[in-house]
Amino acid sequence: MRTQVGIVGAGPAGLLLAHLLHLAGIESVVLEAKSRAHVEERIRAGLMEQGTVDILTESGLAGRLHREGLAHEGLELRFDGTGHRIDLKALTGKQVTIYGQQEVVKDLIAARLAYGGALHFDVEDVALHGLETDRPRITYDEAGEARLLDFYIIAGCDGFLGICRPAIPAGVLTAYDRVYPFAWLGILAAAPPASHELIYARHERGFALATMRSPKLSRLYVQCAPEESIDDWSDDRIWAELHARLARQDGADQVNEGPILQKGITAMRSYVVEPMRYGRLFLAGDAAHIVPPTGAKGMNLAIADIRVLARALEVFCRDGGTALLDGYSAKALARVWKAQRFSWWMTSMLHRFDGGDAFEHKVQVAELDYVCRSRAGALTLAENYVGLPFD
Ligand code: RFL
Ligand code: PHB
Repeated sequence: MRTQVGIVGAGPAGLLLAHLLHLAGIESVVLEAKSRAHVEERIRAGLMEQGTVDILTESGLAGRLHREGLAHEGLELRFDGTGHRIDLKALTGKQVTIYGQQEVVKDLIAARLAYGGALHFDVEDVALHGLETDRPRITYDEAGEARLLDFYIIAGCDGFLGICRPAIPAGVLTAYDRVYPFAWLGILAAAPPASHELIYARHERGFALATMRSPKLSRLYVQCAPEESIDDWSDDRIWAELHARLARQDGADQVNEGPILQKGITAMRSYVVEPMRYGRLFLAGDAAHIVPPTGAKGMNLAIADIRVLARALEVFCRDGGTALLDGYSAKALARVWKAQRFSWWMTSMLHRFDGGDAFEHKVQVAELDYVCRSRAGALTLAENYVGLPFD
């Protein structure tokens, strides 16, 4: 029997798509290369736009999110040792929520398993076939056995390093790519966050970000060189950089130390492929685009793609209508490019560029000062940060 939609990848994109399709009465199968424990423990994004929270709420997935998530009505930009608050709520009427991506993934997996939806972990050698036909197929290995499934549609939700995007023949996609000359070293520490709101700091030693996961857990990032190894960063060195970069002129210390529970280095890149479709394969989330994390847009964009794709698939599976599916890539990309622009702008404004001269430094500080002092400047940051409208 043919299942309607095959979904590759059980990240936020793939799992939410499976759930929205289930609510619409459409059957799907989710295939995930890693184990359940691995995807549930992978520490990544933490900041959700209001629209992301709304989608999860409307689809009945946000019980724990509303109990445990931390609502934020503002953020701080810190430069030249002084903090400036951007009042997101006053400027836009919206707020953002801190809730770990792995918690969203846990909630989505629990919901999927509760209604008995197909979700296969630890699958190997996933391969796509017949994408330009109306009977696309997926082959894979599960527990040493070769399997083959038939679908009407395949959703490529397998992240930046997945197999779906590379399964599209050469020459079909146009890729837009920018690699930044720095990376982020991120830690999770058992220490209460020193500030209730996020602090984005620009400092001559490099960028730093103070965020959190709960009232007892801090998540902290420092800009580092992309070729550096995590072994070059002792705990003492990490804390020393955080204290230096988040220091305030008035001497107030805004970093609480505690045992480091996890640490890792993430490269920074902007990347988009167009179109987000080939035949019966539709790409969504990191499989089609990635952003540097400075704007906190990656997971939010993945969820926004799924919102558009799920509606198009509902119409297609109900009566075969293809207009929304045909419009999916253009509609998703219009929003993707605005988030790309915002993420690039935040990254450029807040990081130290080695080799940058005194002129660049002055312009960066002038830009930050403008954003903090001009209502128009602050509003531009705020309306992008809380999330642009979907339509
Ligand atoms: P994911 O989460 O990468 O999920 C893809 C899934 O596909 C699986 N997979 C395969 N499965 C089967 N067969 C194969 N051949 C497969 N190959 C891969 C993978 O195992 C995985 O489970 O993609 P998705 O769903 O598109 O979600 C995207 C988000 O994960 C990503 O954009 C965010 O984490 C980015 N991001 C942030 N986004 C935000 O919205 N707000 C933030 O505050 C934020 N902070 C961040 C971030 C990403 C970071 N890192 C580590 C990249 C902070 C960091 C440090
Ligand atoms: C996070 O909480 O991990 C986080 C928040 C905001 C960002 C990036 C990461 O811009």
